[in-house]
Amino acid sequence: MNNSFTFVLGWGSFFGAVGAGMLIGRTQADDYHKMRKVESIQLNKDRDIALGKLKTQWQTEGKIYTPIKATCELAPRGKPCSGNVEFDSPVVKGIVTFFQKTKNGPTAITWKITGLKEGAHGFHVHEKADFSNGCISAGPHYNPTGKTHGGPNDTERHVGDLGNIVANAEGISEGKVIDEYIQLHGDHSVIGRSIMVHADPDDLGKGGHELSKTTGNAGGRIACGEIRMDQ
Ligand SMILES: [Cu+2]
Repeated sequence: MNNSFTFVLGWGSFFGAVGAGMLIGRTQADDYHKMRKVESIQLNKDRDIALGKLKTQWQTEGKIYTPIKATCELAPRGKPCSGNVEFDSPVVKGIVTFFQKTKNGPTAITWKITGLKEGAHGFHVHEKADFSNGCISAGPHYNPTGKTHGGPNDTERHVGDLGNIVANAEGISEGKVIDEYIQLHGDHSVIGRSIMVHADPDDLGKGGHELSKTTGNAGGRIACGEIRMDQ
């Protein structure tokens, strides 16, 4: 206040009373903006401190705060598992997204896939994103720990075993799951691997078919795509 008074008095005596009146207004406005600037610096400081504290907390818990997002676009290039005949189906396509907030934490997976036959369809992460021979060249279910095929809620399952998606009468399947096994971080990251949609339901290893314990007998590979990290 002292400073602004001196300032007004000094310039006021130079410009006269009317000029001083205008300068008082300007000085008050300047003070106000100065104050707001100080406030916003303080706000930013508070936010930095809060973020810093959270970061320290995550690191203490052994989690590093590096959220990763990934997307998989499913290509309409389906082939049955035999790989011999082009699969005769409407064009199946869609988008699958992945989000893992913390290392070793769960991953949120959302999808919207269209062009499906009504009902359940096996839905997995497969080992490779090699589509040189359509979806057939994408390899088996991603299984880095050498487990038997199972369902998403089993402890004995492949990392890639996401069970089934279900399409409605319009051939659309849309949904979200949180999965503990699918990782975007670390050695078992699914980035660079593929998502696969099958023609038939995955029996989750319990169907008694000779393929139940490896593929869930989920039939042809009707759509697949690479899981790519978002920029
Ligand atoms: Cu599969």
